[in-house]
Amino acid sequence: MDNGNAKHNGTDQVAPPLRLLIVGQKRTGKSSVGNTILCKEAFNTWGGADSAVAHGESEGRQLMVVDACGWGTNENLVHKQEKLEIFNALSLCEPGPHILLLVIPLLHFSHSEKAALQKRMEILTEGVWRHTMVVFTLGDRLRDCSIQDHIQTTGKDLQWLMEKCRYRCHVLNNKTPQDRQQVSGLLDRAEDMLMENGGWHFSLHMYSRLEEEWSRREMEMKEKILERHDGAGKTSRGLAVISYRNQKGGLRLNDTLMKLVYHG
Ligand SMILES: Nc1nc2c(ncn2[C@@H]2O[C@H](COP(=O)(O)OP(=O)(O)OP(=O)(O)O)[C@@H](O)[C@H]2O)c(=O)[nH]1
Ligand SMILES: [Mg+2]
Repeated sequence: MDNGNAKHNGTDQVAPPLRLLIVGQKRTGKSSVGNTILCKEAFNTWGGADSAVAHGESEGRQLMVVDACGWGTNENLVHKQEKLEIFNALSLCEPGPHILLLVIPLLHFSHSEKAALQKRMEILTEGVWRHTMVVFTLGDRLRDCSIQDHIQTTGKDLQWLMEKCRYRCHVLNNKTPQDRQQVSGLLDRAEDMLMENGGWHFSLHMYSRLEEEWSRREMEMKEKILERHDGAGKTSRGLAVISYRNQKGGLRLNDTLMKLVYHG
């Protein structure tokens, strides 16, 4: 598997491009983000377009950018078509995106927007958050306030999102694409993330296997605890471990388990 390291490898060979997948709700500025990064009109901004891919060089980096079709606002249901669109966008950046840029406009972030976003990201497994950076659009609205102030004052739903992304975020003003500093800042951040992830790109297949493996282990552990409980009356310590896990929810992607899946 290509570990996707987009940096130069010390030989004359050209390094593979950094693959960026832009996702988010409809009309949030996704295509504009792609255009600002690539410094050209690669994606149309009239709205309603299908997912599209564009290549280019920006700030000394070779890039492959996929602009995913935007998702809807329904917080309870992800339509089948929407799911297919997400898979289609993923397939456009085979073998997988290095970084997902999750586009959020610098406006109020409501609880229903959070719920709708969570439902779509769940399709990509918990592991997707390791590869996700928030890109705030409408950077021209920020004016006297810092992004930290905005996050602090916008409320707990945005804070939840920031925690999911480990506070990795970047602000873009798509009305000033000539400001290349904002783009090089974003690409630096993306490359740092890639390094933190050991050069690995996001793979839905790999993380799905990881989740299956984790559920299987959890079931096994529960069964063992129940067996012991039936046999010996009380195992309050073991049961406490399970309830702690359930409270925390989600996956613990520890390195041992990842190795097991990569090489297993
Ligand atoms: N002022 C301002 N407007 C922006 C910014 N980014 C995007 N817009 C505007 O927001 C509108 C939507 O932008 P798009 O890039 O088409 O958004 P999208 O998410 O690709 O939209 P869909 O493909 O329809 O889901 C356009 O009119 C853009 O000009 C920004 O940073 N500042
Ligand atoms: Mg668009």
